[in-house]
Amino acid sequence: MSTVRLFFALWPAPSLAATLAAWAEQARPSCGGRVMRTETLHLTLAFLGPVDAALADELAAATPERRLAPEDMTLDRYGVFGRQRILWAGPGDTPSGLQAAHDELWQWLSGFGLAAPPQPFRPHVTLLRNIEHASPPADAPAPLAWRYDRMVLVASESQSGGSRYRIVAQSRPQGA
Ligand code: 2AM
Repeated sequence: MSTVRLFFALWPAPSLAATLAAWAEQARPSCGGRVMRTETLHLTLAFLGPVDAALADELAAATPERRLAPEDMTLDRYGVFGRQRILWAGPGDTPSGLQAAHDELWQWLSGFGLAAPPQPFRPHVTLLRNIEHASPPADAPAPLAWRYDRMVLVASESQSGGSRYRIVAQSRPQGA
């Protein structure tokens, strides 16, 4: 049976993504690594991994009925996942609204037989991959406000040179 690799994410507006790309450029001289393409920058809420195509269709059909409470979040720090050799941007502490959105999403997904990973949620936007040094600039750029009101369901498709992301559905903003 064919499978689709899926994840739910917050997707930044183009202006916010452009500012995050500047964060990546600022960190690259000290970290090395590969800059993510601006139009692919995102914050993963839930990584589902490969799911059966039929379930993928079901999730895509159900996603527009989901609601995400609109919240303001501030990205104000760089972070490093050493083992994965990732440099990321994120909020200092996980905002309670975002944690609740993550928990509710996994609660809903559990009804489809999907289980959350055991690790705690660490919201982040991956900026650089394959970094050579875990040494981001000491000072992050000016804090970045992100007001989100929806999540997107993304299919990650392998292609030569990496993954291609395709948005297959999105939740409807509250009141829409
Ligand atoms: P990352 O940027 O920290 O690698 C698509 O791969 C998205 O799902 C990325 O944002 C990735 O986070 C996230 N993700 C979370 N868990 C993952 C896993 N086990 N394998 C691949 N991607 C994962």
